Amino acid sequence: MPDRIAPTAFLLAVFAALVTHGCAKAPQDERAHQLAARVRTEFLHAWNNYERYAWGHDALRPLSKTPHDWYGQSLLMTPVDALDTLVVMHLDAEAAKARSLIVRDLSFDRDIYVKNFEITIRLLGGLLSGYQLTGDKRLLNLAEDLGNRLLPVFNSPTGLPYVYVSLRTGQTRGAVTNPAETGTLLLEFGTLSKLTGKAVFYDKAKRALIETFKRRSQLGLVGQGINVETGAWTNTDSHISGGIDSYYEYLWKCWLLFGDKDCRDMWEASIPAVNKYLTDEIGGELWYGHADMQTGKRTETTYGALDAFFPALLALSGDLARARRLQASSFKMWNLYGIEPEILDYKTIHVVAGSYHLRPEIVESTYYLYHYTGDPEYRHRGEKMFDDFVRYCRTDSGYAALTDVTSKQQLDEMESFVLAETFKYFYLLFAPAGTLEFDKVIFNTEAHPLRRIP
Ligand code: DMJ
Repeated sequence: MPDRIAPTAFLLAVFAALVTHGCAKAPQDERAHQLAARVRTEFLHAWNNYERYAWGHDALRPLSKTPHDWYGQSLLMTPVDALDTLVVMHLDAEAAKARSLIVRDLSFDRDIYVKNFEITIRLLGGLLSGYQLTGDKRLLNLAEDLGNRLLPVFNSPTGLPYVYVSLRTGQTRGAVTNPAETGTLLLEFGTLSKLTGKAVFYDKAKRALIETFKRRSQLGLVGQGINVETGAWTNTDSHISGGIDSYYEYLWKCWLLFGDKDCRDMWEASIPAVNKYLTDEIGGELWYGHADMQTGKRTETTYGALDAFFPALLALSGDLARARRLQASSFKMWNLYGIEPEILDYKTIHVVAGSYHLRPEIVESTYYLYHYTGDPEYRHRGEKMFDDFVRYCRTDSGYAALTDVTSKQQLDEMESFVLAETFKYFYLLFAPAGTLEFDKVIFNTEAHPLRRIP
């Protein structure tokens, strides 16, 4: 019977066709699909409560259900930080409403001193990715206005940025800063430069990165404190934690986003020293601690929630072996109390700082490692972390940080990065691969995806 197919073969053919056309999902895909939907629902819970209790303000305080503005007047931190997450999750009505609020109410003509680093990564980054995702030119106009108002920070004798700038007068303050604050600007200022055609943004931010790099020690390490007027180090403690972390991140990512070979060269001249002097092998586990930048001597055996971004960066730069091992240590840290502490002494396994600020870094690294390895274990770990995150941090009006991971006592704080980063990385970990084309974007340090500009 040449033109009849046997029933079993027919069924197999139907099944194969369904799989090929995506109509039948493998059980693990189905699970991931459910988890992505759950993350989206929980994100909406946080967003809806921001809308209900703090609309138009910088942030929601999730226990007192009150708004909070960083500088006494709002710069719309949460809506700007959350806009691209709303877009990525296809929450179209909410994204449209947030965008209307931003273009109607956001003004940078304000008599306030703002922190250049935070405003750059959250607002400049959020406006630029929002513009690239929606094509709304008004977001780019806001970004350009903000960029112009931030530029005076670079008017120091060294070109390293001051910490604070007055958005209205351009006066600056704060001469003692750190590599994260001097070196985490080029993705945003560089993108602004490409989009506006104004070289000044790229040049000033790149110089700040180079001036930081130039002051590395003979060992190749940077310290934790630097004076922008003298260029001298004020604190020689070296690590990958808060205050230095995203300086390394931007060396590599600026090479990827802009193809800037100077950035690649600076990364290549820096990362061997980080791997040589900051790593500890303890009972077969890999950890990164602290060392003096001049002598290389161990100063602290601490690692924490902020350090947990590093596996993502290792994976992105091709070092999957170290990335996997360090991520295993991060999971160990998380599982000690079912939520990671801010700082852990990895030698004694004692908590040094017990708070949990709903930070994204460990989730970010889980997402990168899943992307590069396809190992389902990373999704399993991500599911466990999301369960813990919901169990301990959900409130009836949003998500709350914890004062202490041992007692799980909640704190009246929900930073804008929870909506920009933590939920976004959880979602992307479970969402289908095409949700955001990983290879076409570079995430800034606040998880704002920036696209390459030809
Ligand atoms: C965010 O603002 C950024 O990820 C920054 O680089 C480090 N800290 C927070 C999140 O923990």
